Amino acid sequence: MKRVLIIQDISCAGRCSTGLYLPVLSAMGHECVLLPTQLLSTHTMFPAPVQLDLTEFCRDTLAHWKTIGLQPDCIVTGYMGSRQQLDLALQAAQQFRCPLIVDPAMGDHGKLYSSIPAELPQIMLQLCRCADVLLPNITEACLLTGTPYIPAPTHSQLEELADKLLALGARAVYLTGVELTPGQTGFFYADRSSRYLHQAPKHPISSHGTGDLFTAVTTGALLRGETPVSAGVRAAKFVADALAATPEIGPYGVHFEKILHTLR
Ligand code: PXL
Repeated sequence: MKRVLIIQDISCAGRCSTGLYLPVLSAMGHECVLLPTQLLSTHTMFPAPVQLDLTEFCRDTLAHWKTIGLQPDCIVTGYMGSRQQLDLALQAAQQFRCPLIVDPAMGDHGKLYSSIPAELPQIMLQLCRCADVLLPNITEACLLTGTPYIPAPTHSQLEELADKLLALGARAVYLTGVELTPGQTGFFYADRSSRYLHQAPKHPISSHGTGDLFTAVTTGALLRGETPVSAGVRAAKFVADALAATPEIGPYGVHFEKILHTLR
Protein backbone atom coordinates (compact mmCIF):
# COMPACT_ATOMS: atom_id res chain seq x y z
CA MET A 1 0.00 0.00 0.00
CA LYS A 2 1.34 3.43 -0.96
CA ARG A 3 0.24 6.86 0.27
CA VAL A 4 -0.63 8.99 -2.75
CA LEU A 5 -1.28 12.72 -2.61
CA ILE A 6 -3.97 13.76 -5.13
CA ILE A 7 -3.77 17.46 -6.09
CA GLN A 8 -6.67 18.73 -8.20
CA ASP A 9 -10.23 20.03 -8.00
CA ILE A 10 -13.34 18.37 -6.64
CA SER A 11 -16.17 18.52 -9.18
CA CYS A 12 -19.31 17.75 -7.18
CA ALA A 13 -21.18 16.30 -10.18
CA GLY A 14 -19.88 14.81 -13.44
CA ARG A 15 -17.33 12.02 -13.00
CA CYS A 16 -13.82 13.46 -13.14
CA SER A 17 -10.83 14.61 -11.07
CA THR A 18 -10.72 13.82 -7.33
CA GLY A 19 -14.15 12.16 -7.35
CA LEU A 20 -12.75 9.58 -9.73
CA TYR A 21 -9.11 9.27 -8.59
CA LEU A 22 -10.18 8.56 -5.01
CA PRO A 23 -12.29 5.42 -5.69
CA VAL A 24 -9.85 4.14 -8.33
CA LEU A 25 -6.71 4.50 -6.20
CA SER A 26 -8.48 3.15 -3.10
CA ALA A 27 -9.73 0.12 -5.06
CA MET A 28 -6.14 -0.47 -6.18
CA GLY A 29 -5.09 -0.68 -2.54
CA HIS A 30 -3.58 2.75 -1.94
CA GLU A 31 -4.13 5.32 0.78
CA CYS A 32 -5.30 8.65 -0.65
CA VAL A 33 -4.40 12.04 0.80
CA LEU A 34 -6.19 15.02 -0.75
CA LEU A 35 -5.25 18.57 -1.60
CA PRO A 36 -8.48 19.88 -3.18
CA THR A 37 -7.47 23.00 -5.07
CA GLN A 38 -10.96 24.11 -6.07
CA LEU A 39 -14.56 23.13 -5.48
CA LEU A 40 -16.97 23.19 -8.45
CA SER A 41 -20.67 22.35 -8.59
CA THR A 42 -19.95 20.37 -11.79
CA HIS A 43 -17.02 19.93 -14.15
CA THR A 44 -16.66 22.73 -16.68
CA MET A 45 -18.41 20.98 -19.57
CA PHE A 46 -21.70 21.88 -17.88
CA PRO A 47 -22.68 25.54 -18.33
CA ALA A 48 -21.69 28.02 -15.61
CA PRO A 49 -20.54 25.87 -12.66
CA VAL A 50 -20.33 27.52 -9.23
CA GLN A 51 -16.67 27.67 -8.17
CA LEU A 52 -14.79 28.14 -4.93
CA ASP A 53 -11.01 28.55 -4.93
CA LEU A 54 -9.39 26.60 -2.08
CA THR A 55 -5.78 27.67 -2.56
CA GLU A 56 -5.55 29.34 0.83
CA PHE A 57 -7.02 26.33 2.60
CA CYS A 58 -4.52 24.11 0.75
CA ARG A 59 -1.56 26.33 1.76
CA ASP A 60 -2.62 26.05 5.39
CA THR A 61 -3.05 22.30 4.93
CA LEU A 62 0.52 21.94 3.59
CA ALA A 63 1.78 23.92 6.60
CA HIS A 64 -0.25 21.74 8.98
CA TRP A 65 1.10 18.57 7.39
CA LYS A 66 4.64 19.83 8.03
CA THR A 67 3.87 20.02 11.75
CA ILE A 68 2.66 16.40 11.84
CA GLY A 69 5.41 15.09 9.54
CA LEU A 70 3.04 13.77 6.88
CA GLN A 71 4.96 12.38 3.88
CA PRO A 72 3.35 10.87 0.76
CA ASP A 73 5.07 8.21 -1.38
CA CYS A 74 3.92 9.88 -4.59
CA ILE A 75 2.06 12.95 -5.86
CA VAL A 76 -0.41 12.92 -8.74
CA THR A 77 -1.73 16.18 -10.17
CA GLY A 78 -4.57 16.87 -12.62
CA TYR A 79 -6.77 19.78 -13.68
CA MET A 80 -5.62 23.17 -12.35
CA GLY A 81 -7.88 26.18 -12.84
CA SER A 82 -5.43 28.99 -12.09
CA ARG A 83 -1.81 30.05 -11.61
CA GLN A 84 -2.30 29.98 -7.81
CA GLN A 85 -3.41 26.35 -7.93
CA LEU A 86 -0.41 25.41 -10.06
CA ASP A 87 1.92 27.24 -7.66
CA LEU A 88 0.46 25.13 -4.89
CA ALA A 89 1.26 21.91 -6.77
CA LEU A 90 4.84 23.16 -7.31
CA GLN A 91 5.08 24.00 -3.60
CA ALA A 92 3.89 20.50 -2.66
CA ALA A 93 6.39 18.92 -5.07
CA GLN A 94 9.19 20.87 -3.36
CA GLN A 95 7.96 20.12 0.13
CA PHE A 96 7.72 16.36 -0.36
CA ARG A 97 10.35 15.57 -3.03
CA CYS A 98 8.69 12.26 -3.90
CA PRO A 99 7.86 10.87 -7.37
CA LEU A 100 5.56 13.25 -9.26
CA ILE A 101 2.95 12.15 -11.81
CA VAL A 102 1.46 15.01 -13.85
CA ASP A 103 -1.66 14.96 -16.01
CA PRO A 104 -1.62 18.47 -17.54
CA ALA A 105 -5.41 18.39 -18.08
CA MET A 106 -5.93 21.63 -20.00
CA GLY A 107 -7.69 20.91 -23.25
CA ASP A 108 -8.72 18.56 -26.03
CA HIS A 109 -9.38 18.55 -29.79
CA GLY A 110 -6.79 21.27 -30.35
CA LYS A 111 -8.25 23.77 -27.88
CA LEU A 112 -7.87 24.82 -24.25
CA TYR A 113 -10.92 24.09 -22.06
CA SER A 114 -12.97 27.30 -21.91
CA SER A 115 -12.34 27.57 -18.13
CA ILE A 116 -8.54 27.59 -18.55
CA PRO A 117 -6.77 30.98 -18.64
CA ALA A 118 -4.66 31.46 -21.79
CA GLU A 119 -1.41 31.82 -19.82
CA LEU A 120 -1.87 28.50 -17.99
CA PRO A 121 0.09 26.23 -20.40
CA GLN A 122 3.24 28.31 -19.75
CA ILE A 123 2.87 27.81 -15.99
CA MET A 124 1.88 24.16 -16.36
CA LEU A 125 5.17 23.70 -18.20
CA GLN A 126 7.07 24.34 -14.95
CA LEU A 127 5.27 21.45 -13.26
CA CYS A 128 5.74 19.19 -16.31
CA ARG A 129 9.52 19.77 -16.25
CA CYS A 130 9.61 18.18 -12.77
CA ALA A 131 7.41 15.20 -13.69
CA ASP A 132 8.64 11.65 -13.28
CA VAL A 133 5.65 10.61 -15.37
CA LEU A 134 3.78 13.00 -17.68
CA LEU A 135 0.46 12.07 -19.32
CA PRO A 136 -0.70 14.68 -21.86
CA ASN A 137 -3.14 14.09 -24.69
CA ILE A 138 -2.04 15.31 -28.13
CA THR A 139 -3.59 18.76 -27.63
CA GLU A 140 -1.73 19.23 -24.34
CA ALA A 141 1.53 17.82 -25.75
CA CYS A 142 1.33 20.37 -28.59
CA LEU A 143 0.54 23.25 -26.21
CA LEU A 144 3.43 22.32 -23.92
CA THR A 145 5.96 22.03 -26.73
CA GLY A 146 4.84 25.04 -28.76
CA THR A 147 3.85 22.76 -31.65
CA PRO A 148 0.90 23.75 -33.87
CA TYR A 149 -1.90 21.25 -33.17
CA ILE A 150 -1.54 17.97 -35.07
CA PRO A 151 -5.00 16.32 -35.24
CA ALA A 152 -3.66 12.92 -36.37
CA PRO A 153 0.08 12.57 -35.65
CA THR A 154 2.10 9.97 -37.53
CA HIS A 155 4.45 7.59 -35.71
CA SER A 156 7.42 9.89 -36.32
CA GLN A 157 5.43 12.94 -35.13
CA LEU A 158 4.58 11.02 -31.93
CA GLU A 159 8.29 10.31 -31.47
CA GLU A 160 9.08 13.99 -31.96
CA LEU A 161 6.43 15.15 -29.48
CA ALA A 162 7.65 12.63 -26.89
CA ASP A 163 11.30 13.62 -27.48
CA LYS A 164 10.44 17.31 -26.95
CA LEU A 165 8.60 16.53 -23.69
CA LEU A 166 11.52 14.40 -22.45
CA ALA A 167 13.91 17.23 -23.40
CA LEU A 168 11.85 19.59 -21.21
CA GLY A 169 12.74 17.39 -18.24
CA ALA A 170 9.96 14.83 -17.86
CA ARG A 171 11.44 11.39 -17.08
CA ALA A 172 8.71 9.38 -18.84
CA VAL A 173 5.80 10.32 -21.08
CA TYR A 174 2.51 8.69 -22.03
CA LEU A 175 0.90 10.46 -25.00
CA THR A 176 -2.78 9.58 -24.64
CA GLY A 177 -5.67 9.48 -27.08
CA VAL A 178 -3.30 8.33 -29.82
CA GLU A 179 -5.14 7.17 -32.93
CA LEU A 180 -2.55 5.97 -35.37
CA THR A 181 -4.74 3.41 -37.13
CA PRO A 182 -8.34 4.27 -38.13
CA GLY A 183 -10.79 2.77 -35.63
CA GLN A 184 -8.08 2.26 -33.00
CA THR A 185 -6.97 4.27 -30.00
CA GLY A 186 -4.35 3.97 -27.30
CA PHE A 187 -1.15 5.53 -26.02
CA PHE A 188 2.48 6.09 -26.99
CA TYR A 189 4.93 5.58 -24.11
CA ALA A 190 8.48 6.95 -24.16
CA ASP A 191 11.35 7.28 -21.70
CA ARG A 192 15.11 7.73 -22.15
CA SER A 193 15.62 4.11 -23.19
CA SER A 194 12.36 2.72 -24.54
CA ARG A 195 9.28 3.38 -26.71
CA TYR A 196 6.00 1.55 -26.93
CA LEU A 197 2.83 2.06 -28.97
CA HIS A 198 -0.43 0.55 -27.77
CA GLN A 199 -3.50 0.49 -30.03
CA ALA A 200 -6.83 -1.26 -29.44
CA PRO A 201 -10.32 -0.91 -30.94
CA LYS A 202 -11.83 2.52 -30.26
CA HIS A 203 -15.27 2.94 -28.69
CA PRO A 204 -17.47 4.88 -31.15
CA ILE A 205 -18.35 7.59 -28.57
CA SER A 206 -15.83 9.53 -26.47
CA SER A 207 -16.55 10.71 -22.96
CA HIS A 208 -15.47 13.37 -20.54
CA GLY A 209 -13.30 12.01 -17.71
CA THR A 210 -11.62 9.16 -19.56
CA GLY A 211 -8.26 10.98 -19.50
CA ASP A 212 -8.55 11.24 -15.72
CA LEU A 213 -9.45 7.56 -15.54
CA PHE A 214 -6.37 6.64 -17.61
CA THR A 215 -4.04 8.62 -15.34
CA ALA A 216 -5.63 7.31 -12.13
CA VAL A 217 -5.31 3.64 -13.15
CA THR A 218 -1.78 4.10 -14.54
CA THR A 219 -0.75 5.76 -11.26
CA GLY A 220 -2.25 2.96 -9.17
CA ALA A 221 -0.56 0.29 -11.27
CA LEU A 222 2.86 2.00 -11.26
CA LEU A 223 2.60 2.32 -7.46
CA ARG A 224 1.96 -1.42 -7.29
CA GLY A 225 5.27 -1.95 -9.10
CA GLU A 226 3.94 -2.77 -12.56
CA THR A 227 6.13 -1.90 -15.55
CA PRO A 228 5.19 1.31 -17.43
CA VAL A 229 3.82 -0.66 -20.39
CA SER A 230 1.78 -3.03 -18.22
CA ALA A 231 0.38 -0.06 -16.25
CA GLY A 232 -0.60 1.79 -19.45
CA VAL A 233 -2.19 -1.27 -21.03
CA ARG A 234 -4.16 -1.93 -17.84
CA ALA A 235 -5.39 1.69 -17.84
CA ALA A 236 -6.32 1.62 -21.55
CA LYS A 237 -8.26 -1.61 -21.04
CA PHE A 238 -10.04 -0.18 -17.99
CA VAL A 239 -11.11 2.92 -19.93
CA ALA A 240 -12.38 0.75 -22.82
CA ASP A 241 -14.29 -1.51 -20.39
CA ALA A 242 -15.78 1.52 -18.58
CA LEU A 243 -16.99 2.97 -21.90
CA ALA A 244 -18.48 -0.43 -22.81
CA ALA A 245 -20.22 -0.59 -19.40
CA THR A 246 -21.97 2.75 -20.03
CA PRO A 247 -25.34 2.39 -21.78
CA GLU A 248 -25.66 6.04 -22.77
CA ILE A 249 -22.59 8.24 -22.72
CA GLY A 250 -23.37 11.77 -21.58
CA PRO A 251 -21.91 14.61 -19.51
CA TYR A 252 -21.98 12.58 -16.28
CA GLY A 253 -19.20 10.36 -17.65
CA VAL A 254 -18.58 6.62 -17.74
CA HIS A 255 -19.96 3.98 -15.36
CA PHE A 256 -16.57 2.92 -14.06
CA GLU A 257 -18.11 1.95 -10.70
CA LYS A 258 -19.48 -1.22 -12.31
CA ILE A 259 -15.99 -2.51 -13.09
CA LEU A 260 -14.03 -1.04 -10.19
CA HIS A 261 -13.68 -4.54 -8.70
CA THR A 262 -11.52 -5.57 -11.71
CA LEU A 263 -8.74 -3.30 -10.42
CA ARG A 264 -8.25 -5.22 -7.15
O1 PXL B 1 -11.31 15.91 -16.65
C1 PXL B 1 -10.52 16.99 -16.37
C2 PXL B 1 -11.27 18.03 -15.62
C3 PXL B 1 -11.18 18.08 -14.25
N1 PXL B 1 -11.83 19.00 -13.51
C4 PXL B 1 -12.63 19.90 -14.09
C5 PXL B 1 -12.78 19.91 -15.47
C6 PXL B 1 -12.09 18.97 -16.25
C7 PXL B 1 -12.20 18.99 -17.70
O2 PXL B 1 -12.90 19.75 -18.29
O3 PXL B 1 -13.61 20.79 -16.03
C8 PXL B 1 -13.33 20.93 -13.25
